[in-house]
Amino acid sequence: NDHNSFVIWFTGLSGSGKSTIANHLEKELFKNGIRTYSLDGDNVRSGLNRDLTFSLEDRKENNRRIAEVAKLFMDAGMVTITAFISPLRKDREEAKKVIGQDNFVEIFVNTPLKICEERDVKGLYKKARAGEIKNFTGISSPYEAPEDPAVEIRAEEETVEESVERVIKVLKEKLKY
Ligand code: GGZ
Repeated sequence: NDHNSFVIWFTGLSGSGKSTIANHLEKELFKNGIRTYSLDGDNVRSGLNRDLTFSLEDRKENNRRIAEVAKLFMDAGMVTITAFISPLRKDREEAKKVIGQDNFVEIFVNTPLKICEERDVKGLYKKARAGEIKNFTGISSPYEAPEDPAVEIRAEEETVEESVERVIKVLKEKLKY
């Protein structure tokens, strides 16, 4: 391709730390003069995708639209960051096809369910256990871990800065800066 952009696709459970790491990554790239755009639940599920639920069918559609939008931003020259659970391997494979294998950088935020549930920042796991939220990822809906992510982050074993540093290292090999 003739551009020097790509999509950094985060995947992981609710509360795994995807957004936190994505935000730090964005700040770090900004410092290096790299223009980024982030897609997340706040700006996509509340707008473009507000018609979608958390059924597997709708998650697939959620992920499909995110991939298409991410591709548009990428084509516009932005390093594009997505932070969604994106729980199914085949849906992420589809995203990779849309975006192009060479432009798709998969980051697995591998925080164990146990830890996400203990933290339970938004109280969603508690509600899911009580049956108040249906189809909750990790509790009553599947999460399929990536088999070969570009970077795997174990947040309990390193700081956010260290995680971001490892992502940047991979990006540096792709984007010459
Ligand atoms: C998973 C849910 C659910 C269910 C609401 N399952 O921690 P959060 O709150 O901010 O992140 C979760 C977010 C997941 O949306 P995604 O668009 O990333 O999911 S997917 O890629 O699977 O389509 C959580 C909240 O939405 N949330 N209900 N049932 N997460």
